Amino acid sequence: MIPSLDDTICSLATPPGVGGIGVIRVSGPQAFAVTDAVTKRPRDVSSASYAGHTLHRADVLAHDGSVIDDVLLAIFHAPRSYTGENVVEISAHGGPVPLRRILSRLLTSGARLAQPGEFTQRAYLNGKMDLAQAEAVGDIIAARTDEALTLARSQQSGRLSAEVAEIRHLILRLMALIEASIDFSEDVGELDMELCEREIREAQSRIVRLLATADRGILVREGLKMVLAGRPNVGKSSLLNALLRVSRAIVTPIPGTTRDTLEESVNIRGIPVRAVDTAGVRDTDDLVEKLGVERSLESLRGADFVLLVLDAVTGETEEDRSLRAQLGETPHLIVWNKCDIQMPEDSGADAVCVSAFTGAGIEALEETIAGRVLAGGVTDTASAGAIISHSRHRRALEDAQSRLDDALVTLSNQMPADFISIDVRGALMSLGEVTGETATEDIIHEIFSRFCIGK
Ligand SMILES: Nc1nc2c(ncn2[C@@H]2O[C@H](COP(=O)(O)OP(=O)(O)O)[C@@H](O)[C@H]2O)c(=O)[nH]1
Ligand SMILES: [Mg+2]
Repeated sequence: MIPSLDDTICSLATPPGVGGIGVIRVSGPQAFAVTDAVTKRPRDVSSASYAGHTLHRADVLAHDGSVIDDVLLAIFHAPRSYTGENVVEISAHGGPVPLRRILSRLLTSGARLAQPGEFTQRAYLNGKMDLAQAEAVGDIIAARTDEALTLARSQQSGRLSAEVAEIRHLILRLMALIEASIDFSEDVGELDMELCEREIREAQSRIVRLLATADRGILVREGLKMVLAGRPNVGKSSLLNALLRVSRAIVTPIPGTTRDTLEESVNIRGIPVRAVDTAGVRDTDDLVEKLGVERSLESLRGADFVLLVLDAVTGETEEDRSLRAQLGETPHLIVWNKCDIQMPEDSGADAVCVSAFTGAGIEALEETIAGRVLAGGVTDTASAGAIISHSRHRRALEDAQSRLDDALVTLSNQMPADFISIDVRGALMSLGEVTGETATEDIIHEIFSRFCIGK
């Protein structure tokens, strides 16, 4: 259920813990009254009388009148605030104790604790932003590469929303045409089938253009899980360190050193990659190593992409071949390591030769990985056009597309205009899910519950 907009909500907006300052946000009809109830301001002026977008000193008082902390109040009057409501942002000293005490004072003075994402949800419900823009707020915070940030900013600025709005507009015009032919057939005559088909195809070609951006957009936003697999001692941990450009995983000449899986974020050509170093897969009697091997096989199953690391010095062994067979359909790349000592006798097609030791071939490896995971769908996310970066948006557009396909079939079967109208209306509904015009409460709840508290 969507929580009531009548409540005044508050929560810590900065991460819990220690910082120079910590910010508590208060939003809702009673934001100023609640703030006044817990603070002492110079000359006892009500915070509601401060001009919007100004800062004011105040003391937050405990029940007994003692000062908890001296703070700055940032004042925002509805509708000129993040949520579109009256908002006070209290900047306090960034320690857990003052922040907890200020928050608990606000909670006993008429505000309730905000739910995850509730501030942004209110911004959406109050028309400050549409659903795609609200999702982009979460993306900006979660961005782990520059490219992911650029993408999120573009969506937040409304670029995707504008493109979807234009497509909806096209379809609305078509709807009007169809409805008129149903309601006023004596005046406007029969439905112009050719015009109808042209309009549908125009809308479809724009949806196709948007969908073409989805592979890269979703990848850049969500990132991917890449597992480094191979026998012990082929250099998996060294390769992870080379990709990270720092020494993170423990490397030793002793086979079986890595006993647990280790996950690190690496940036590969703008794609946030969660790289998982695994215990080498081999038959072993050591219990701990055995568990590590099991875990490796398990993480292989959850991998979006696998680097199968082979040792160029020893060449491909029986164990390597059996591991490769286990990968099955999982997209993978053969990486010959230790090429500083010796090049592989027969590297095979599509393999990459590197030295984790000297760094040779690492950039080419990154290039190959990026090319592979983007297979064909390479669109530059920094380009000016709208880009799809959420699977939810892709699904909605695909639904719209198939409803328009239905409309074309209905049209070619010379069915009555009512039937075409149903298909076209379905497409309109699907498109509206992207920006929120037709999003259900469930969709909205699902989106905002994934936000953190305070956003
Ligand atoms: N010469 C050379 N030695 C390497 C290279 N990569 C790893 N090694 C060595 O191979 C051994 C095993 O490396 P490690 O990364 O622990 O392998 P893992 O068991 O697959 O994780 C260590 O002694 C590394 O120094 C490489 O590219 N060239
Ligand atoms: Mg290792």
